[in-house]
Amino acid sequence: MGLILHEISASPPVRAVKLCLKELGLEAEYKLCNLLAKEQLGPEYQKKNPQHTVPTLEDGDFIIWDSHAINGYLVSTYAKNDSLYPKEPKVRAIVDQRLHFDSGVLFSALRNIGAKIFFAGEKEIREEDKQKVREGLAFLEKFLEGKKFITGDSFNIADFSVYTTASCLLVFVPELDKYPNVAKYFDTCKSSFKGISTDDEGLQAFKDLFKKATSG
Ligand SMILES: N[C@@H](CCC(=O)N[C@@H](CS)C(=O)NCC(=O)O)C(=O)O
Repeated sequence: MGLILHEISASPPVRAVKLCLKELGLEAEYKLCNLLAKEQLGPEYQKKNPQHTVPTLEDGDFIIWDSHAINGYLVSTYAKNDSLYPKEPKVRAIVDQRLHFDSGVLFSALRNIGAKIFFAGEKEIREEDKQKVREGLAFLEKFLEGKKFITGDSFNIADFSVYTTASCLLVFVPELDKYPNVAKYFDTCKSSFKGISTDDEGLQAFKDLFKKATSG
């Protein structure tokens, strides 16, 4: 039985999983879960994922959600080597730290704004919410000092998460010129990830949603 990914293209965590699938050369059946139509709140979806988030992955009988957990699972199960999620404890600890930074700081700032703009009808981002984005990006700027990718010279699953979230944060707060390391990092990711063209479509879908939600 093949992999099934419940997804919507504009979602940054969905993009992170698609980048991982592409890098591993894995095929998956994509099943749209339209958040704007609240499809994630239906009983069938909640039976699979009571937290009702996308992405959710099905691998036969096994169901797992949260992009960070999904990508760790995919690499551990299907990769030919551990470069995307290194096994050496100290190296892995740093990758994990960046994954938690994405979840707890970057994505948290993004979800907070997304809830108000995409689902509560607010037309403008509040100043205090923009400030949270700037705080996250300032940390990222520091982490990237002297590094090509988020932990060093080669990329791993933390880059899939950080790149996809940060690229959307810069849509909410378009101040890339203030973060030169982040700007360089974006270029490096774009020229390195195998799945970047599909990923660009997801980012564009996010930009279109934001424009639609905040216009008029
Ligand atoms: N930490 C989760 C976050 C997932 C998440 O919050 N996804 C959003 C879309 S970007 C979602 O599904 N929102 C719908 C909901 O929470 O009901 C991950 O990395 O997968």
